[in-house]
Amino acid sequence: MIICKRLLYLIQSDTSKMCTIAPRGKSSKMNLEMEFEKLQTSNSKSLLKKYLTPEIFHKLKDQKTQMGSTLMDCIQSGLVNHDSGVGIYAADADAYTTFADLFDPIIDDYHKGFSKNKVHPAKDFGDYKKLGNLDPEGKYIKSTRVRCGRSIQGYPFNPRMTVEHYKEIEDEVSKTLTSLEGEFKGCYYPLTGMAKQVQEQLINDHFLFKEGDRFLQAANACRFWPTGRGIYFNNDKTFLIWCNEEDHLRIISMQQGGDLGDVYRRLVTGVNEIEKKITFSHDNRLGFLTFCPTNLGTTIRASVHIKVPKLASEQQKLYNVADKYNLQVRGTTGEHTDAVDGIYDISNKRRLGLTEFQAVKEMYDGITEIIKIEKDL
Ligand code: ADP
Ligand code: CIR
Repeated sequence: MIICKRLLYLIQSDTSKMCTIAPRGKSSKMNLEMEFEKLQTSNSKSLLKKYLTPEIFHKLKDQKTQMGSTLMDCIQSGLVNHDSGVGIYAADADAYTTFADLFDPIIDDYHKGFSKNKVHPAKDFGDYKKLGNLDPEGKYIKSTRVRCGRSIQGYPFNPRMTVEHYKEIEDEVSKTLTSLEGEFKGCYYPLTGMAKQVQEQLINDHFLFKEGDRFLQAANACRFWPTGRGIYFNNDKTFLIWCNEEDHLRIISMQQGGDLGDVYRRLVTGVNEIEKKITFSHDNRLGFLTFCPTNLGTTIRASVHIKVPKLASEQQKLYNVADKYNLQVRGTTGEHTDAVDGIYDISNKRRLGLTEFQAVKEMYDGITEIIKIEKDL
């Protein structure tokens, strides 16, 4: 049944020149050529601006993927938000090939050396026992989280998804998850019908995605909200799955304190269980395919919420160490937010061109060094 509905998704409208951005009801028309001009003359620091040269623009502006996705579908977020770090999303799995002239240099830049001839290594979760507790005294790390993203094979990504796609994916995901057992046993909670207070509490506790991210809205990733969106979690709220937010699935393991080994063990075991039941989109060169090119490959973001007041008072030092160890520093409530009470979210930056274990190990090594520097200051 699901397969038949996926095949029906072949009728596409022509959106190559004009695009309707409809963040939950609003709508405005954008002209691709005009917005490209504006980006070109802006002082945007985005990777989109850096690599969308006039040559590439003219080569790609009329191209379409097999599912009908256009250049506009991919770059509208960066055209609206000149303060984007990246500014591009893949509207479907094929977009990485059809628009490779633009995606490849952006991917190479973000993942620090993944040139177009490179091939992502095979999945290798490695041995979680080699990762211990980063902060056994419990002085610096408030909590640890490792997440990965997955796309279900055969479906486009957000900008090209229909309301039926959202519902079908939610159906498949929620049914699959209710068969999980042991420490993974839990319930699926759709966003539709969830009490506002419950939703806010889950967001404040860092379990649930926020609403209204302007980068995702401009990418046309929030249409039909809250239809098809939801969260699954186990009793302890240490294993969670987001449905149809940025990616079809985000699989998350998290807990208080710095025991990265235990958090990673849970993630790997949970992902292996889910992969037995759902077929995910995977590419020989790019690994697991995600909506945002920053998440390709392993799709792993291993992070700690960490308080390092001495380093924080010399912020440049913190950013220098982060850079040296390929780490990304985010604010307390996620990307594009500020640090509250001196708590930073620090994670591995690279996810492509290295194994899952290596991605987590980059965070492990970097955080070990950050704690050492903090102690020595
Ligand atoms: P993602 O990690 O999925 O890319 P965000 O940066 O938006 O997306 O973070 C999602 C949520 O996860 C936010 O509420 C953020 O504060 C929370 N989070 C990230 N890392 C940690 C952590 N180590 N401990 C607790 N919460 C975390
Ligand atoms: C941006 O370009 O800033 C947003 N579209 C988010 C990019 C993804 N995050 C990242 O840099 N890791």
